[in-house]
Amino acid sequence: MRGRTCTTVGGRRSLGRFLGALALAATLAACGAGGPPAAPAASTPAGLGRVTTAPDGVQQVTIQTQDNYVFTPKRFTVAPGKVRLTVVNAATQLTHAFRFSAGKGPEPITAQIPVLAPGERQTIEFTVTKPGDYGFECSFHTQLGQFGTMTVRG
Ligand SMILES: [Cu+2]
Repeated sequence: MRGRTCTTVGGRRSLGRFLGALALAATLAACGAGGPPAAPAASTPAGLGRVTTAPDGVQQVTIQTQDNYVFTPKRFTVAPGKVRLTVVNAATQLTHAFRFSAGKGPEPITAQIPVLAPGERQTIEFTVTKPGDYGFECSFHTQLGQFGTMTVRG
């Protein structure tokens, strides 16, 4: 079931990380010295939160959650249209979840991940039309402040 999916996608994730590292290295080389220091790399591994276009034309983005009750990154921005969101639970201990917070956005988004076990990843798809900020949360850990925001900007 879920475990098997996880193993398969795990390989892809490694490749993505490798390509992401290459892209980052290229960017750093191109920028050279003198620019302002970038955001700490440790808090946002390469590729996470960055929107790319899938082969079928759908915008896609991946975020992660760990054993520390935060989403990495906490904020990401998409364009109006269809969104394919993958949430990776890189935790070894904690089970997380993902849903858009009721009443915290211009329009409701019902797509959600009710349970995301440690080591699992799941992907949801939904369509957004109205620009603005959409709050999301881990339903298990709202009291610990596990929230984030998806911005839709045309
Ligand atoms: Cu959680």
